[in-house]
Amino acid sequence: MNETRHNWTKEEILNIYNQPLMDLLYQAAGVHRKYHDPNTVQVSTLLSIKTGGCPEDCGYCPQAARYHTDVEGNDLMTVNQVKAQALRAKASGSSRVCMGAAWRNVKDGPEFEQVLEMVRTINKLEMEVCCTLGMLTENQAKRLAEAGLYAYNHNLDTSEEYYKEVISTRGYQDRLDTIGNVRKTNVTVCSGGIIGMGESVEDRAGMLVALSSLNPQPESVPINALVAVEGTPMEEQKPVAIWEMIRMVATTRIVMPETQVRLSAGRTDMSREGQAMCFFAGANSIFAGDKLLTTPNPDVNEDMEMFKLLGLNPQKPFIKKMQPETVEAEHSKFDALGEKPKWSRPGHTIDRNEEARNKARELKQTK
Ligand code: SAM
Ligand code: DTB
Ligand code: SF4
Repeated sequence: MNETRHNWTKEEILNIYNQPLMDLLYQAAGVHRKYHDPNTVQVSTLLSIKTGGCPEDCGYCPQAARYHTDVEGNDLMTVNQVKAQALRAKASGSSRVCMGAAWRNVKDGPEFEQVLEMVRTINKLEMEVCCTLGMLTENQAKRLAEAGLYAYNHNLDTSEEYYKEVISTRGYQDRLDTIGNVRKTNVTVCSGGIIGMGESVEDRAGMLVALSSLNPQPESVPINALVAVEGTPMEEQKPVAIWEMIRMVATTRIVMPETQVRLSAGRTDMSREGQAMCFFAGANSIFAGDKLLTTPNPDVNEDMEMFKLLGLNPQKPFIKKMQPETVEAEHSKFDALGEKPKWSRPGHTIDRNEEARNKARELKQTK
């Protein structure tokens, strides 16, 4: 049964992506049924534990401090607040909580200790815990693993070539290094990207080459449709057509047969029929709850209605991999090393950064 390949070429992937839709759907659904229960979909809940004020320049992101969006920044949530939200998520059918922080990278210190305690707390609720906190050192990855982390999300976002048009404050290799650090532990890898940022179909294929050539491939691959947020450099991007989402999901399923493909951001603009085609094409994971990190998401009751209509069942936790143990802080065998993740200082610049900075300066002067 193991046909997982790590040597897909861009041409092969483009041929898969561009074939007639019915052929693509048939092929993808065949792979999906061979590796997964087609009627089970994982339901995760996102929790923005630290919102806004991020120093990075990711062109899509409403949380980057340099863009002027309506996002209200927040300090790190308390462990009790997170526990209460996790219990709510569990009661509404989620098996996983994914905690996101608008950080460039993890810094050792009291805030990271607090995140480790959040991980311990949620793991003890018998839910899968995922974090997305930016770049990570090996020691930090090991400490998260020891606390009971199940997955770490760090997206490649797009192809290596197009990446230079989207982010200038860190390089593609930095992302691969963080994923590599997670791989040195038992924590599963969640890494995917965004479509609809102005990239070409070749870039989408390029991203799938990069993800599928990882060995092992990521256990989870989120496919996000850009949520074009006012104030970000991508505010004018046209919405992604559902056909593109279906093609991207199906192609991801074919080149990464064992992974959970997540139909991520952008579902508020998708009909139930459109989403049903994505599930048929191999998507088997969604984010539920009326908010993603900062932008809207369908209401959980409506999602559960859709599941009923389609005969889909939410996936139970720890089906794919055993629940990790939690080691309490006082028994930890790792010390905080105070190291920073390696960073490649990418040399490229993006014109819009200057524009954004000037706008910010003007705005400050008029206040
Ligand atoms: N700061 C951390 C980082 O960048 O790794 C974690 C949070 S970040 C918001 C997680 C991911 O959300 C990004 O890598 C990106 O793929 C996705 N994302 C952010 N803004 C988005 C948007 N407007 N539309 C679609 N996806 C988005
Ligand atoms: C991922 O790939 N998508 C999620 C999760 N990983 C962290 C985040 C989507 C964020 C969409 C924009 C927002 O709500 O701020
Ligand atoms: Fe947004 Fe994460 Fe980029 Fe910061 S690092 S701007 S939070 S995507």
